[in-house]
This record gives sequence, C-alpha cells and structure tokens, in this order.
Amino acid sequence: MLVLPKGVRHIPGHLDRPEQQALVEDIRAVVREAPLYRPEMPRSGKPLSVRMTNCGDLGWVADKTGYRYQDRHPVTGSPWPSMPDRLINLWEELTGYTAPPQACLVNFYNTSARMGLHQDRDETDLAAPVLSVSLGDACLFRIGGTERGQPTRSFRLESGDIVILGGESRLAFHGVDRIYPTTSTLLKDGGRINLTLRRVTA
Ligand code: MD3
Ligand code: FE
Repeated sequence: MLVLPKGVRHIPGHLDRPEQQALVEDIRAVVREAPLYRPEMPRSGKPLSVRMTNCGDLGWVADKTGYRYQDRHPVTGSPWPSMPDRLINLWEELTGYTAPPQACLVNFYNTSARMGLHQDRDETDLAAPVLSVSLGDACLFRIGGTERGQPTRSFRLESGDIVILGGESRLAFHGVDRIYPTTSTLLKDGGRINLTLRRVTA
C-alpha cells in the first residue's frame, strides 16, 4: 500500500479509453489554435524540456523575465482557446469547487523530458485545489513536503489517472523524474500529456 501525503487524491484509471481519446481530440484542437512552445527559465533563459500551451481564460507562461499567468499566447499573441466542456465537467465532478477552473496548462513530455522538483505558487487563490489529468506514456511522479529537502514519495502516473491536490499538499514540492517510453498506445508518436486545471485569482 502506498501512503500519500495529506491532501493528495490519486484516482488511478478514472478515465476509460474512449474518454481519454476524446480528451486527446479536445487537446489537439487547442494545440492547433495555440501551438506548443518551449518555455524558458527566468534569468538564464535556459529552455525547459517540457513543451507547453494553455486553454481557458488564463495561461501559465515562463520566460527570461519570470513566471506568470497571462491571457494571451506568448508567441502568437492571441487569447488562449476556451476550456473544453469535458474539462470543466471533470473539475465539477471531482473537486466540487464552487467556481470553475480559470486555467488549464497543457504539458507535453517527449520520452527524454522531465520536470524538476518545484512548488506551484504563482496563483493567488491557494485555497482552490489543482486537478491533474495524465494521458499517454506513464511517468514517475514525485511529491514531498512544503520545504525543499523534506522526504519525498514517488509513484507512477498512468494514462487516464487523475490527481487532485488540495489542502496541505497544495504547496508541496513535486516533479516528474522520468517518462516510461512505449507504455501507452494513446498517442501515435508516444510521449505524455499532462493537463492541470486551476483557479488562479481568489
Ligand atoms: C502538487 N505538472 O505543471 S501534475 C505543473 O505531470 C506540474 O506535468 C506535473 O507540476 C506534470 O506545475 C505534475 C500534478 C501536480 C500538479 C500541481 C500540483 C501536482 C501538484 C500542485 C501542488 C502540489
Ligand atoms: Fe507543478
């Protein structure tokens, strides 16, 4: 049995295959309008290995000047595509939160991409949960405490899994250590998509 940190809900296999395929089609439509781009680390300008885009009213972006939420795609300058109904419905069903999600960050990992341990603290509404959907190849996800250096636990996230982060886990350090290639047939060319739905402003 795996014991998760307080406030973390992992729902393995919540989405069946047809639901996963429908979400992938929704995300393909988002990416046609708002292409994936490679964010960069503030100051150094070093590119992240994960490619990103967003849908919803606000999107998370990273460039040499910092991390922030904004209402337009940093490359095209267009407003983000609207949030697909399927995602709004998942948020309502699983979080029960009174207000709808404002932002959906779309992360695309090829098989060599990873995400270092970090905290998500660019939102001013830290009372709202974060809902994450995994699609495609499995990954090794890691989550620790609210201070860097505290012990961490690792678990595998598979296509169709959902993780809801709330309460004490909302400011936990977390990251993606590796992608397991060829563990899913959902995406024709492999890789992993992660969707994170959030409230940004209180
Ligand atoms: C724990 N994404 O986009 S999702 C991110 O798989 C991010 O792409 C990872 O970390 C991914 O910021 C992890 C699960 C997740 C999302 C938000 C969290 C875990 C979290 C916020 C607080 C604590
Ligand atoms: Fe994060």
